[in-house]
Amino acid sequence: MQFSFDTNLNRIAEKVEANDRLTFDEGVELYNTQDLNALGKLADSVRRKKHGRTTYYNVNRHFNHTNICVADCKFCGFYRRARQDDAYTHSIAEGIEIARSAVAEGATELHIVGGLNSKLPFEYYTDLFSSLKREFPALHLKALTMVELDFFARFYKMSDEEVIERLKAAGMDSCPGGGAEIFAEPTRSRICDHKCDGDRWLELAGKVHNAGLKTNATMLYGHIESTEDRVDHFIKLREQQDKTGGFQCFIPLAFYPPGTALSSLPGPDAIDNLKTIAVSRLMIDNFDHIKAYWVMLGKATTQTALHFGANDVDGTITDGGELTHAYSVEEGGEQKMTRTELITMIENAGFEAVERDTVYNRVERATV
Ligand code: V47
Repeated sequence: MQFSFDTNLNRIAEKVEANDRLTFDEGVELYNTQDLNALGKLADSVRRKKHGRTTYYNVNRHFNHTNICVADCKFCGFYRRARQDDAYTHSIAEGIEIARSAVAEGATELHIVGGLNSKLPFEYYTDLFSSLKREFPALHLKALTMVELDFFARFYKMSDEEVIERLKAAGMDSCPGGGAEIFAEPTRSRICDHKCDGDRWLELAGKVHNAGLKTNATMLYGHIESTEDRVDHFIKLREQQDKTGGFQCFIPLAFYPPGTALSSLPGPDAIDNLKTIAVSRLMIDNFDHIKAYWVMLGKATTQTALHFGANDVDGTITDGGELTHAYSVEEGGEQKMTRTELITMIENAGFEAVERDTVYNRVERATV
């Protein structure tokens, strides 16, 4: 590939074509380019080499068991203190009813995350997972971030290995990618100083991988972080993946300011969203999947992101996800699409829609 507008990109393009790993400085250069089309074309070439025209989606539901949290993150509009009127914790019976309606709608995955709630015993989680598995053995439980696992180890005074093994034995099948935020200091401490640091997040991801479970990874961007912080984040994820290999998917999360302590910030624009998808595809060369999360990007940018390196759009997310509602950019906080709507969104962007389960096996259904 040859680019005449930003000729610096030609050197990077040669490396991408030769499957050579990009450096930190090259990551920053990619972000700084004004040639959005060239960046998109480069990222798309890698996406097409790995996945052709395939774009994955899944049928899932979010269950946020509690919004009570001790962490006080500046970017979060979801958490409440225990004494606030709208603080809640769902009972296990409520969790089962939410899962029941999800399964009835064809969900293959329940995405379970919540606040760091010091009022709950560890057995709440093991009972929740084992009860869900008893009722719905085929439903994949993608549950708990590295930040929650870190909190459990410290608060319930258990080793990391014991936390992971007990949750796995109860039914945890994999872990979502939340809580990664931005690894670089001092930025991380400025936005979330009450939760584990970046090294600890990565260490726990490695331990979950070593226990035989897959995890995802995210990056929260468009707040107070620098371009260098973002590229540092990509490189740290790439290094961890080299060591333990259990990351399936990277999901850049576009910061949504309303309702947060950082509400005066504008959040990222569409150009930044597309650049972040593309640069992550090029920098994190050992992750198979890059997800354009439609709830945060909006449907229009998600379709465009499929031409900028993304090959996954996540799911139907049939509501029940209070956290998702807190940052949905769609009108009225929309957080639900039918399978038909998702397929149409993907096909209208020029791709083949393929339903997957959480670990990227194809799902065949008799009817759409
Ligand atoms: O860790 C919180 C982010 C994450 C805001 O693994 C915000 O498949 C934007 O991790 N604006 C939770 N983002 C969501 C998450 C996720 C979502 C979808 C799929 C997967 C997966 C994981 O949401 C948090 C935080 O980084 N977040 N507040 C906000 N105001």
